Amino acid sequence: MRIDRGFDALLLVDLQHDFLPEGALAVPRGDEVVAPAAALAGAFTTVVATQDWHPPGHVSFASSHPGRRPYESLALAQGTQELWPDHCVRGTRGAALHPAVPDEALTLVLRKGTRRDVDSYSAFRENAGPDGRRPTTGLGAWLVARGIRRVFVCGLARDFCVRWSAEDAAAEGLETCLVDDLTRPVFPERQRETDEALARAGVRVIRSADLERTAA
Ligand code: VGL
Ligand code: ZN
Repeated sequence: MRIDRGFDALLLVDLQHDFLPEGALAVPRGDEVVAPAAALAGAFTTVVATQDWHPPGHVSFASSHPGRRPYESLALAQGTQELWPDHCVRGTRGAALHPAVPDEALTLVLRKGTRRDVDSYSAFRENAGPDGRRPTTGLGAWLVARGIRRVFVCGLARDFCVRWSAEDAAAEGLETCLVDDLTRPVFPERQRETDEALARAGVRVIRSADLERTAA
């Protein structure tokens, strides 16, 4: 596949310290994708990096729910919430983008999960909204306004923020490719569930070796 600088965008999902093996919400082998995902940025003109960016006491933190433990699920009025260790608290080192991510190549840095009472796995929509609809972040309209028709999604974690972002990108009408070798999941043992959801959403799963770069 040939990367088209006009129509294609790269989405770098949550390449933050807290999702790396030493981090608060460690994604196994997450460190392996940082450099190759970051290296792709130069091949695109539109590059969006997302940053999980939670206030202290965020609804997704097990510590916000007495008696609950990380990696459990909790039924809330707005739907099921997975509970996590405190992670990506805004302004902390764990929430910073990995220094290998080339700041000068980023067209947009989108912070998400910024409201205390709602989580946001996807770059496109929050997880839940008051009327049962999921409020948009505006990213879909922003991409379309720039003439983008296709997005390539990579980063962390494959089964949460990458999956939800890819599903929502496809729902926005964008041709969506998940760059499989540039993602890692929190729960590798649940890969089938993720792959089935991606297929249902019409997301193409590709490999970085399939990408042909064009000159700037
Ligand atoms: C993520 C769990 C909680 C992710 C973010 O980036 O996939 N997962 N917050
Ligand atoms: Zn989070």
